[in-house]
Amino acid sequence: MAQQNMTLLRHVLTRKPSKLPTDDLALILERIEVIGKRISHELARASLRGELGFTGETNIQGEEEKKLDEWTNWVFLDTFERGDPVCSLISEEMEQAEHRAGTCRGSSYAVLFDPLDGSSNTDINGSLGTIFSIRKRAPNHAESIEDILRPGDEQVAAGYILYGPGTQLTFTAGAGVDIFTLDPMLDQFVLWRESVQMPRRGSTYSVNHGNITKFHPGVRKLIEHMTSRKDKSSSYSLRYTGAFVADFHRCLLEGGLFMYPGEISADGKSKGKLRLMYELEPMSFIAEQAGGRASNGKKRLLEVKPQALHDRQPVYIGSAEEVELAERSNVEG
Ligand code: AHM
Ligand code: MG
Repeated sequence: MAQQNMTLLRHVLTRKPSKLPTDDLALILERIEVIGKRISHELARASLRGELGFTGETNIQGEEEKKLDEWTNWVFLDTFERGDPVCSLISEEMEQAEHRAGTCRGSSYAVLFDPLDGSSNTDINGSLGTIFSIRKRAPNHAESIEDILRPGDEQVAAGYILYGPGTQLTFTAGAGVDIFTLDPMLDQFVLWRESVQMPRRGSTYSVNHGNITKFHPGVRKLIEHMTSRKDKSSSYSLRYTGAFVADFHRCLLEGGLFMYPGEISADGKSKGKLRLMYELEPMSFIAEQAGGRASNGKKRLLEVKPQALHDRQPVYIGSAEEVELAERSNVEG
């Protein structure tokens, strides 16, 4: 079959087995695909439609909310309005889970998402993303979310959409990582790369250097180690876009390290910025499925048990060699 004919849905329905039944995966990804198209089309003309800038409100993370944060969150709720087999929606932008009445059965799922990742890029036409994680709900869970507050190893599928010069959707359901490009002529996500493998070693690192004085000395040692080599072929270049999705996508395709270390506050406690359940766990699942690694500096992120929906963790993710190097450098003490 010619590659332009291998649409996302056809690929899901005809591919190898995944961690959830194919029909369920297809139904959920079909909705995510609609969301990706709606957001992609809207971002392309957001500047002309008065959709840039802030709402004037603060979200539950204590961050100033962008108009596009609010709108993209609404797109998820709207598209999953009749979301069967999805019964619970959990978002970076909402304090509590939202449940779909009547659809919570033994065979239902939760979708956890960051509707617009990298929101500081909205007003400068920079790269943006959407991240999603899919979990199976326990039977008879009602509105309790205890069954979801479990390590990321229990995800059944995860992915992200990158809105760059082109729009790409990357996902895994536990049988490798595949990437689809939105073909604007067909208005379809078409298979671009199948069973992607992340290079074992890369030549770039991503970090917000402006925060360097707040990081543990181990992080400073790691950065010095990566950047002090005289030989250009073994030294690292800095790449940081302000959008986790875009920086991770570079690691996935070309190798390298993305980190958002814990920041040490006045009381000596270290705190990560990125959220565990809908930012770090899905990306960690993808990284591992592609042969890479994801750590909080001390242990695999997929083994960390969340205490609450909006927990945060430090992150070191990307090529196996660089993540191991970060752990050996005692980046989190
Ligand atoms: P967001 O989901 O509110 O946009 O926050 C997450 C973003 C990541 O995409 C990015 O890596 C990081 O926050 C950038 O933060 P900073 O501006 O502190 O470097
Ligand atoms: Mg984000």
